[in-house]
Amino acid sequence: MAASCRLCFAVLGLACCVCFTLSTCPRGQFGDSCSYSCHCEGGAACNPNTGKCPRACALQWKDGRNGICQRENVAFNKTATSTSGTFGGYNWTPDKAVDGSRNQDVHGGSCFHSAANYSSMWRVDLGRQYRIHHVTVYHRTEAAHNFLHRIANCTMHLSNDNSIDGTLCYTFPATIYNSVIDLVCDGSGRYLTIRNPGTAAEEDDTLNICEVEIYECSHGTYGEFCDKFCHCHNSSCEPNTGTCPGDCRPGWQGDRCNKECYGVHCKKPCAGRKCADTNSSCDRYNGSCDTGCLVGWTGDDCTQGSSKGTRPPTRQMTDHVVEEQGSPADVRIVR
Ligand SMILES: [Ca+2]
Repeated sequence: MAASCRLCFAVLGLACCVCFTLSTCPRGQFGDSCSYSCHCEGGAACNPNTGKCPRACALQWKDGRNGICQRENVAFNKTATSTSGTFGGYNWTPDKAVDGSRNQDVHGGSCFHSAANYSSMWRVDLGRQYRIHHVTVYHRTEAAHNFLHRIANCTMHLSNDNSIDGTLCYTFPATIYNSVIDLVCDGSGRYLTIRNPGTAAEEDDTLNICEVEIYECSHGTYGEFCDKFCHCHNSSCEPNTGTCPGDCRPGWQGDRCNKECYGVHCKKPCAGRKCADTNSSCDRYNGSCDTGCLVGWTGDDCTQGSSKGTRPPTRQMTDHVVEEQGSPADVRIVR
């Protein structure tokens, strides 16, 4: 259901209808039942219906697509370690790969650079187990050299045991072309490890990692960009497919709880209505459309065939009813 209601009223003596939208979500929240948080830069409010931020996302959140900041970097400022030491006594420690800076020049002081060490490794402790899918690695790259061969053939692992690398979830290609590497590491784990296979020359048996971002969709979102919304009752959905493990929230049905419905026991699909506006909201009780029916359809929910043409906008709105009393000052809102 929409997070805002569209109010319309007639102006006395004029054959027109004035409409405006009222947000019904508190600042910083949006969407169905206002159950989603915005995550915008500087705490800015997002669109109450779509969640789109007016500018950038907050520091540890990433814009999956269209300004929807629902991908959280769960590695940000977590504890990172390595058993491989650091190069040449510099302060290029493992924590620099989760410090939030994507600066890819190691001399900028925000990259991890291990000592030349057979099978170098880097590990981050996320603090608890996460269901992971998408990871972005920012590798060291500078004007004269990109050093990308140093992460070629390296492996990525997930584990719940800090003493082992754990399950392999990704192998870097033998040839790397881009210093920002978007990859899929699909699985669950508390510890994520990157390990050099130790097959290169000694000076290249190092890891030069400037930032590792590990993303998890926020509660109630799913998909590669975390911009799809599931509507499970008291639970999150499967992060890739959106499937709910149990019941749907009221007003939704289907395996993924992504089909809006209305009426007794929510038996009627909103998609089956013939609304004049294809983006119309769907009243949870009677399925009424915002601006009436398509030509040839009638009834509160625009599901009955008719030859009378478009019926006028229904008075029963999504959350409110506005009764026209002759002037804007007489607008009356009832529930
Ligand atoms: Ca960094």
